[in-house]
Amino acid sequence: MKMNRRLILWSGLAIALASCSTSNSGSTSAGGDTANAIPIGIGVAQTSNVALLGQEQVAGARIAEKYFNDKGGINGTPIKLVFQDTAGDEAGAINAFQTLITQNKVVGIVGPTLSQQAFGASPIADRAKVPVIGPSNTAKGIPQIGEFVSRVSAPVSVVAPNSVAAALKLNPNIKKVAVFFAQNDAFSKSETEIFQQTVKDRKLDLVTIQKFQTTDTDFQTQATAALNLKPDLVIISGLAADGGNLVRQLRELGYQGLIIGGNGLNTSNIFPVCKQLCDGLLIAQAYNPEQPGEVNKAFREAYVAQYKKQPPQFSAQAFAGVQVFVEALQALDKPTKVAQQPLPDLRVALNQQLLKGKYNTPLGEISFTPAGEINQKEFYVAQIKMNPDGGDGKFTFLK
Ligand code: 1QQ
Repeated sequence: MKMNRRLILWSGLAIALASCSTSNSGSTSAGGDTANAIPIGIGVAQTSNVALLGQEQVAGARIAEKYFNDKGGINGTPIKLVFQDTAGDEAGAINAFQTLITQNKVVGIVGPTLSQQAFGASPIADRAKVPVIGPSNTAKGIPQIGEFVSRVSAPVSVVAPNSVAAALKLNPNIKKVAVFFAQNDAFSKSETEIFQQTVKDRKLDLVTIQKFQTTDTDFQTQATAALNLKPDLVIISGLAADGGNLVRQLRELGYQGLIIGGNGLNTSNIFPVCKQLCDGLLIAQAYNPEQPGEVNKAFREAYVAQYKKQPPQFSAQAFAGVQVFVEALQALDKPTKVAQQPLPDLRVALNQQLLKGKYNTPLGEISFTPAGEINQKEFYVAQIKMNPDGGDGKFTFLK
């Protein structure tokens, strides 16, 4: 006998939700009447070294969940974020995505943390026709993974060159540039290409290209080789732990010029790694806590109240990812309550709807190209200012 498809799907969703509240595999946020809540998946790194970045995404997503539920959720129905830890590699991301899709029955996924993971996991969501919004995947080619893959994280091609411009403004005498990149990471390879092209476009002298692994802790060989060439700018594309260690070791070897860190170093979680020696590091930003919109004001206040510091880019982008799903669901819910739509149909409609909208997010007003690439207007550059004792510091935005 053929059962009513809608009934099966919806009861499947109800079971998934019921099991979420008791299971410890998919952690969900507390608060509110969540029995009928609409599940949105958050698949980011909560463990491993990549959690140095992913932890900030969890914070931003949770603030979004509370903010939008306080405003009535999806026209009266709350949302519920379902978190699955991707850890730091592709296998972890694939697992998390599969669980979110088949067990947690989410309407869409915000994740994963790294482009390296997105190239493994996002095709799975795409094949299952589940919309994925990349909250921090900035490598070339992410929206091209498939019809169901978009991102709220502007690509390296538009973000990274801003930091080179800022370095040249701070020191117009820069001539010789040393570039470092993590060769086992898709984002770092994509970002270094942009950095290297920018160096050439600016008619600077690219004196050396040094490679490392994101798992490396000792950079003496590469740092010494580069410093022997007397660069007056060093540019690093890697992740937080390796990147922070490389900054530290370059300084310990006596390098005094400017250092640009790429997006993988874009977190205050590098402060304990390079301490006082993080001081002066330049990093391009796709978010500015001073962004004047109303939503950013609410986001910033909630973040500052909880964490006693200005919100970082990865939190703002994760917030924006949740916001896109929420506002697209609100639009879909008007003609037919989303809770009454069969899940496969809802996922497809949600993907189509989210690509059509305009969103006033903490990142400013954003929208998408038909392929799922973000349209965003404003980018910034921040410089790290460490306290003299190196125990803490902050990102100072350059004018
Ligand atoms: C990517 C990135 C990461 C370094 C951000 C967390 O930009 O992997 O694309």
